Amino acid sequence: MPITKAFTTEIDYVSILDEHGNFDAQLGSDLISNDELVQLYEQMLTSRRFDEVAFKLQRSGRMGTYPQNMGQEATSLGAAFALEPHDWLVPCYRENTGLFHRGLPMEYILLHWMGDERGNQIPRELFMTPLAIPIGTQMLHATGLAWASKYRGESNIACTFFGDGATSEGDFHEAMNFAANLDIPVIFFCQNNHWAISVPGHIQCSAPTVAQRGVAYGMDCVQCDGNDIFAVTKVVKDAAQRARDNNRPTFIEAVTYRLGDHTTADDARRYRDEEEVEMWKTRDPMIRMRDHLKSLNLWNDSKEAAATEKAETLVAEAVKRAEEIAEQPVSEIFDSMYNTIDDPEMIRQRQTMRTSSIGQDPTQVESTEQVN
Ligand SMILES: Cc1ncc(C[n+]2csc(CCOP(=O)(O)OP(=O)(O)O)c2C)c(N)n1
Ligand SMILES: [Mg+2]
Repeated sequence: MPITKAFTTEIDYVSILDEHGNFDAQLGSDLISNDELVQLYEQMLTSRRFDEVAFKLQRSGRMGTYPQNMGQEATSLGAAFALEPHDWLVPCYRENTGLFHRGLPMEYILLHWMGDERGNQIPRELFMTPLAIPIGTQMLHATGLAWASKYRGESNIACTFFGDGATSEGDFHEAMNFAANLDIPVIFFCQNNHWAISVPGHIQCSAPTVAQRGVAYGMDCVQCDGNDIFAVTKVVKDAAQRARDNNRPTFIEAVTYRLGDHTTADDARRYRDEEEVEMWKTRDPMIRMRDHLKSLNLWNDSKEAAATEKAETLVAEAVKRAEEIAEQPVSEIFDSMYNTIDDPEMIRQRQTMRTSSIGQDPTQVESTEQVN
């Protein structure tokens, strides 16, 4: 018998507005209105400003650590824009722009990185989960949320964000397998920013695209230019349609680049070539968007100056709210974890913040306030 093909496939690459300003009018015409485009650009400006300020807060000892989002604004923003307000956003930690678009007050992200648990208590009506720092765990949560929604006959789907490095985690493969085989309306949105801290993409993935990892699960897969908000909007809208109409998941690989260090605890100059960074700066999603707005006569230098000033004010106000929030008692650790505390041992621990099992004095009372 001759050898035949058991399976062949191709992965689409979607680009609508490239870094040279070329715009595919056929694909891009009805995706984003002019007014929306201006708003989205202003949101990018605000998020970029937030990034700068958060970085300085860390450097001046006012915040623990911070991962800059710079260069990746179009990914989460395009996705949040393309989805419905009740669709779940299930982020990792580089999606500020999309979360702010959905309505998350900026101080929540500041509080999170300041180590204040209140930054994770996301208002229910925003349909988003807190930042996930353990790599990959959130993809399982997104699959569960979307499964619950399908089970209850609700119309909301879930979209989860993660990096290229996260696709090497077991959780990623379990979530993908589960979602594909149980027909779960979830979008897996990979932000391939070429690095997982100091590990380059080609070490994480030997295949030519990360997108094709989803093919193994029988899932629709697509790659797009992640610095092109039009391309991101289109692939997410298509994926959302597929999820809503047929409960089918989609795997999206958005190709982008992390212009900053991994976090404030990193120095990327130790492992990245400067030329690579310089080349990606020319593909900055904000420059592309601004030039496009100017070409449509929707933007000029005075609008840029006014929007920059507004962004500075908004961020300064958020910093003020985060830094002026009333301090919490240490016993809050118990209160945010348990609905009620009626076990005498727990009451004692809450009062003393000690466990007798490690030999500390249980009578040493740290908190003088009343226990529930
Ligand atoms: C389970 C787990 N392992 C290791 C880490 C340490 N860690 C933090 S970020 C990171 C790299 C993630 O890379 P990628 O998924 O590409 O996301 P990016 O930061 O590039 O957006 C690692 C290994 C972690 N947070 N969680
Ligand atoms: Mg990465």
